[in-house]
Amino acid sequence: MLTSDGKPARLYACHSKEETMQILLINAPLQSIVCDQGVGHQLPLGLLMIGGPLLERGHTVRLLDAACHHLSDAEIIRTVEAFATDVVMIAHVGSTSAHPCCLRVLQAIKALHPGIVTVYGGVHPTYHDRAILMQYPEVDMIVRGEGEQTTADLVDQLAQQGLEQGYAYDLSTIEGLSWRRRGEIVRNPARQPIEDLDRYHIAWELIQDWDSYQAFGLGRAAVVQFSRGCPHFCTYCGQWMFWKRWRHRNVKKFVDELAWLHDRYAIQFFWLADENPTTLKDIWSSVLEEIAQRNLCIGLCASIRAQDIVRDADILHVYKQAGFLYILMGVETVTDETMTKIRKESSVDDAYKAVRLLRQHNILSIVDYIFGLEYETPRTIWRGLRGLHRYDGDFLNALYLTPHAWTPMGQQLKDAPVYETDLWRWDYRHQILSIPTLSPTKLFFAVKIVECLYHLNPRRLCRLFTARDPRVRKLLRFSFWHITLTFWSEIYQFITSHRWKQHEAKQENQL
Ligand code: B12
Ligand code: SF4
Repeated sequence: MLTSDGKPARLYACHSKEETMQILLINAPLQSIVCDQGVGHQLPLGLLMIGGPLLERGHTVRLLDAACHHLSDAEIIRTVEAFATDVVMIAHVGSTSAHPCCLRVLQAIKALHPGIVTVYGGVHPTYHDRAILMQYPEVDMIVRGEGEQTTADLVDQLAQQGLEQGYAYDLSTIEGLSWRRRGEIVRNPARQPIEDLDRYHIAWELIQDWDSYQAFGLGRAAVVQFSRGCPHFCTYCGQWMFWKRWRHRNVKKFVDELAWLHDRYAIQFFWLADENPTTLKDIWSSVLEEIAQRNLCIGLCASIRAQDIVRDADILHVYKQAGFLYILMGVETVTDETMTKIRKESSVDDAYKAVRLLRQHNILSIVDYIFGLEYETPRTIWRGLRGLHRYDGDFLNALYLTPHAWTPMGQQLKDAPVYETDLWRWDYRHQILSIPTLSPTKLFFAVKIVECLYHLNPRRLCRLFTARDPRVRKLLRFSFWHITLTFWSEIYQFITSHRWKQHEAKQENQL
């Protein structure tokens, strides 16, 4: 039903108390080369995790994946209207880089429908809640940290108090929420980490088209999470702080869920969203054994520390039996000195051994390397390439130091000159800090040359044809092709945006 000005009636209707709400979860329309040309789009697990408790409490929930479907703001607004939305909740995995587009979408929604309550969550708003609420009236509330309980309590409160009260509602009892009380910003006390991670339903049913989420040419993929948190304290990372402490799900319930997803939705590949699933060897080996015993025939991929791979040398065959195809290792550097400086609590030797152990078990390794941990010069870049060749991981994931303000490294570098102020490029794939020793163009092409020489190394090219396991061979070829696409897309993006920047600078100078 439409009102006289053509808007759905529900959008403007005052809610009586105790009503259920219409909640639209929006995965923000961030366009990224990594997903479009590289690994493919993956489902927004964080939104499914907050959707579950909302559904359980009887609210009507819908997921709009604007990133995966490349939706324009106008298309998003059309869905907001057609769904007669009461509350919009927005986020994106690439939280900092998606921040500008989250704000843009919320602004567009508020401009047309000021009565819709807007809730923002995820890593970036968790740490910048006060600044965001002060600056952007289109954001009504920010959920800090884990969202399951906070969002459910919030929506229940809104339903009970009635939306017609506007900013007069009282949300002071909801832990983990930042909001405005008559214009004043209120930060409710933080919420304690969730004790029982199996307590909340994950809203898998909100996925309408599973075929949109695929990985490595192996069919449908799902992101799943066994544990939260990390017991390490790397200085450039904020994830150990975000989840506060390491916790894990019940092993059997977790594997039941994998099996159910495999049977119900034909999911072939699972990404583990865990920071550190291997924290306790006995727990981790029971997860692997449980999956292996069920003979699910699935593919698995996770981020695992090199040190833990070396520790688990005696159970790596169970990794393989469970379905591990890929392991991402955040090695970050090629010197022990830098490892100590960034509190990596690992060593160059661990990384070297881990790659070889994985290869013995036919598991592919992707090695992360961060440029900018020291002032890069042609010499440090050359040393990096040599060190990376020595590690000999199957693929290289070249990253740039990204000093998020909430990390120890971000604090340490808070006065360092920032080259890239546009937050959408704060995604680890763009240079952020100025480096006095190399211009941005030189650094960019030096990194591209490293990527190129690394992946075109004859030893690695040979493996594309000689890998024994046919699934691994397929994966190698798929990854190689998509790395090539990403490589050229990033060069194209750099050249076009660089020209644009120069053009803008020229115009400013002329004014
Ligand atoms: C798996 C993963 C990927 C996968 C799959 C992504 C996907 N679509 O799921 C791939 C490899 C594709 C990927 C890519 C990227 N990723 Co990633 N990724 C992860 C990882 C390991 C898990 C994500 C996840 O599902 N977590 C589990 C869920 C449950 O956690 P959550 O999303 O934080 O959600 C909880 C709360 O934040 C909150 N919440 C979340 N959303 C919302 C929304 C609302 C409204 C509310 C109220 C609450 C709320 O409640 C949730 C439940 O408690 C995380 C690290 C981590 N463990 O979180 C990095 C991480 C999220 N990725 C990160 C980044 C930067 C990226 C990239 C930008 C990297 C790149 N160079 O391109 C891209 C962007 C991808 C894109 N365009 O979609 C960073 C983000 C940091 C930041 N400040 O922005 C992280 C934190 C890694 C890190 N150590 O820094 N990623
Ligand atoms: S980088 Fe990895 S190991 Fe280090 S604190 Fe972050 S999640 Fe933990």
